[in-house]
Amino acid sequence: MSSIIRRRFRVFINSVTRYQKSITFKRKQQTFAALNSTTETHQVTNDVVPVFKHAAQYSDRTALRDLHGDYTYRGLLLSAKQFANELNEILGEGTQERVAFLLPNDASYVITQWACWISGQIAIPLNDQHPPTVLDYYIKDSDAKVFITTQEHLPVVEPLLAKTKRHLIVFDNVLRSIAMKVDEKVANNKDDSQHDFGNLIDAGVTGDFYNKSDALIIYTSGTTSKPKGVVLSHKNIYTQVNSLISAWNHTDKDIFLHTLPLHHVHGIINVLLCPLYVGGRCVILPKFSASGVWSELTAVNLQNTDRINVFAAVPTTYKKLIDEYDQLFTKNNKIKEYIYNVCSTKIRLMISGSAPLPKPIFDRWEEITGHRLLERYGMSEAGMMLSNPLEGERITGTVGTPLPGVEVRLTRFQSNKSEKNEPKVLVHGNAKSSQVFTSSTNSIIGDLQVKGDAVFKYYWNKPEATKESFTKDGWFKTGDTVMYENGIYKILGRSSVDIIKSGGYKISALEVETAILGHPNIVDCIVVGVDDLTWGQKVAAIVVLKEGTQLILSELREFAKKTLPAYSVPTILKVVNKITKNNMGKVNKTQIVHLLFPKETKS
Ligand code: MCA
Ligand code: AMP
Repeated sequence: MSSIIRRRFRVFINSVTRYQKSITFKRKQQTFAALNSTTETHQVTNDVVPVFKHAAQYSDRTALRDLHGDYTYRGLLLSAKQFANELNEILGEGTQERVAFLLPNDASYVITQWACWISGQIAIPLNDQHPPTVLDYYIKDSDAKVFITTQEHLPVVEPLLAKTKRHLIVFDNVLRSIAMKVDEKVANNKDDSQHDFGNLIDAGVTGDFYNKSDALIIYTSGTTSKPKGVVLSHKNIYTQVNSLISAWNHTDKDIFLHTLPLHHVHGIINVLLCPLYVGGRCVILPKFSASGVWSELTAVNLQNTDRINVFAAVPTTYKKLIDEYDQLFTKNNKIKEYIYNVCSTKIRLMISGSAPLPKPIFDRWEEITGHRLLERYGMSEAGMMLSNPLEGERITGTVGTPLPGVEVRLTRFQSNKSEKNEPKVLVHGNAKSSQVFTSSTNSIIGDLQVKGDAVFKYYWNKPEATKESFTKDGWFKTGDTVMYENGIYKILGRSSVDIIKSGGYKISALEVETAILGHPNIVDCIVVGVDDLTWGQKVAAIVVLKEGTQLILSELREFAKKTLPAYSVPTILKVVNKITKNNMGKVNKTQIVHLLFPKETKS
């Protein structure tokens, strides 16, 4: 047992007795939700209000806790405003230039994001799981004029920016201390008195700039070519956040635990911006670790006003937490009882999404914590679209109904697909109701399309891809096949086998194939997703080798890591003599998966 785990174990034992004396056992999470009900009403107006504009009103309340300490809303805003002045000097105010950043999951990220928006630029958050070639692609594709990072990433970033006109800024830690809570500033012996903060309420570009400008680019993989930059406007973000606040009843009392990467919508919108919009708090860990999350979920010495009460993650996270629990706690009934009691009574809401939540994970999590995970469905291009209810029955394997402000429809081609033949609309739904337009009384299966202010308008610099992804009448084609049954929606999977979801990350099989075909020993290959309870799918490479050569998984992984993000690197390697193709040169991947991986079926 590691010393951290031993320590935690002792803390649990000591606390169990005290805890059991004091607590009235409350199984139903609804009770807790009621206890937490808001005292302030969250205002939604037609004008887009960016997150930093809200911050001014929350003033000295704690907005964030990271590895370094606590930060107030006022502090974050002061700091971001100061940083925005620097960006204005380089780029001009409201010029909508792209500002890329590679920063840790802490206050430096939030300050930089807000600074981009106060300055009226487009933020592009990047991730350190991306190798230099991938970062280089993002920088060039977006034509980022400024790149912000920390000292630690300079050896990777500096060569990428050499001989370009792009500006490199190393995040200044003074900005962090400006944002910190006063007592922590004192503890760190920092003084912000030399900074002129001006009028906080005035932060940002004036006029109706935020009603019509862009805020964020998120890179996402598709079935063809390189990742595309999804451009989200301030209006998109505002709509998405408000939809979740209203559906899931987020309030200023909420304290979210953040363990997700911050270059995807799940981590940015659902878990960071939602609490910050509503005046709540976000406790942000530098990276997911099962022991770190268990410590936060069960924190024993914290007051209710300081302990986390909302947690959102991908199914892999919950599986990893279950594995840790099974390994450490399962033989000790007192600890098990303590964990169950504290999770079921102190935590208001636990959410899963980004990939299908397998029933065994849903069931085991309920056994351990008393929480029936709220599963929802979303996408980088549209934010969250469908969700199980906050109150009422959460049905495993389904994603509920449309979220507020989201309009969905299921369509299907009736005969052979041709240009003249428009798909028929089978179901049309919004948050209030769904209407069926077919005589079928059973389950209805179709391609999911979505509309609304939450939906992005375009892929960066890719007009063709943008055009193809929308119908003529303006619906975004999600590429997911969905079933509608008894008033609720269920995701059946991607329409394309070339999209793999692993650990919540979307991976293009074609991108991985292109990368590994560069290996000198590989003459042919296909990449497929193989079902796995922990990862959802694992990335498997099926390869044909050059005669007389060999290849083992570790060698392939080493090779692939040079050009692929860590999560896209294959974890399964199968060497075959031949990859069978039909007379069109196409491979039936589904058939090959069944043949080569017969046991790996989803539970
Ligand atoms: C990593 N490993 C893998 C995979 N990824 N093995 C198999 N399959 C994988 N996908 C290996 C690594 O190579 C490493 O091995 C070991 O597992 C640990 O990897 P690590 O990344 O450190 O794992 P972790 O820290 O435990 O992270 C698991 C995680 C993380 C917390 C589930 O993957 C994660 O945060 N995923 C969330 C992604 C996300 O936010 N998606 C949202 C996009 P070795 O040690 O040998 O190198 S979707 C979205 O935004 C839409 C809008 C939506 O609906 O939400
Ligand atoms: P991304 O493009 O990375 O934002 O991933 C979006 C995709 O994740 C969706 O198109 C779905 O295929 C998948 N997804 C998200 N949430 C769920 C869910 N709850 N169940 C099944 N698939 C999901």
